[in-house]
Amino acid sequence: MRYLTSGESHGPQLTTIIEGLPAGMPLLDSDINEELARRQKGYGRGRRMQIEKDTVQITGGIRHGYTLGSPVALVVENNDWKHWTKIMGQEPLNPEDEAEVKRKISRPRPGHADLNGALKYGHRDMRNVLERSSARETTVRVAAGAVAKKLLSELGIQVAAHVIEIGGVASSVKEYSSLEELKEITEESPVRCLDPDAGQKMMEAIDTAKENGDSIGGVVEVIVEGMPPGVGSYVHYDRKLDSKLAGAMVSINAFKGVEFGIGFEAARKPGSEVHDEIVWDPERGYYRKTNRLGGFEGGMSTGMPIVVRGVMKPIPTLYKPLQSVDIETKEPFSASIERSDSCAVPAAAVVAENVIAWELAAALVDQFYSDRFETLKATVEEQRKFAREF
Ligand code: EPS
Repeated sequence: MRYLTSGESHGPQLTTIIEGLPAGMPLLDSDINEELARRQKGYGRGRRMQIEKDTVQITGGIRHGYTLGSPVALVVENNDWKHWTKIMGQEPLNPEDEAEVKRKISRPRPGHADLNGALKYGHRDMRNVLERSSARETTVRVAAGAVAKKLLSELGIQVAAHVIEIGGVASSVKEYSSLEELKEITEESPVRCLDPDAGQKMMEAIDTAKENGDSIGGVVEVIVEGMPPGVGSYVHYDRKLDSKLAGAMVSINAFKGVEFGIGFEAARKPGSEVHDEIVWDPERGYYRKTNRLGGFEGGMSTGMPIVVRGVMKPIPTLYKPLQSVDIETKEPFSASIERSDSCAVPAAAVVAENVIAWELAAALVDQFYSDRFETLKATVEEQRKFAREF
């Protein structure tokens, strides 16, 4: 399975086309809209989220609530487009609009794609870069992920995410009785945190950052339950499933690092405190007494919960300026005021959940391929039974 996305932050719409879904999978626009709404929430977002109300139009690949096997096309309109029709218009510029519209962005923001993107494509107006490098694009990545989540949930696989750290404030609640409980609690938290006290302090840290014209980052954790064992590969470097999840996580705007299970702690512990002992019982089949490796051994799922964390740096669009260079004058400057989020970690948790769901669904479709969804479902169930009895 694969998908492409298209669209600029202040252009008319965002689009994704998904190829490779089996036919006969149930899918409603409400499955996607629910995820889009979750992504828009979160303490620390800027004014843009008050303008948008992201809803999907399914424009291909679905009939009467089921996939047809043909590409699924999804469109989300940008409400803000109406304020940008001249600046972001597709038609050549009218001479009378030139003065108003041709104001070039020539001041790259440190930490953003502005300068590198300009050097790559030769854009002297860096709007041509920032419009596409904007995290607005994650809207349709979430739309594609929502389709993947639907596929996973039909196969009995649940995905959830929560925020475990913002601006140096860490959640101290590590336990939850079920993924359902985790979802219920974090859905009610403005920062998607399981720990209400830490959540409060996270909001205070966001307020302080905002007052200072600054931004803060954090850490999100995605948990997946129900993956059958043996998905991925130990024989092909490019089919290792953990590497695909790592790549997906770092592909989210502003994400800089990934950990599985105990993560970087593994470097500081002996092997006897890192590896998970293997046991078997007739109900569960093979499982691990602990899950320090976060659901992966040898590039394949173990059948234990997948636990993957991603670290998001603070957003680089700051009210408090950092030094940079104007590419027209080559003069240093340090004043840049843009509308921005002071923290997007809670929204990024939803993005992480959905991009991880995509990779898992794609790996399952790849490994247990069937043109028909019913057969895919039966094959995945057969793999679970096979593994239990092996
Ligand atoms: C973003 C800048 C802001 C955010 C945007 C990401 O947009 P604007 O430039 O319109 O103020 O609101 O995020 C979204 C629009 C979104 O849907 O998440 C950036 O520069 O990355």
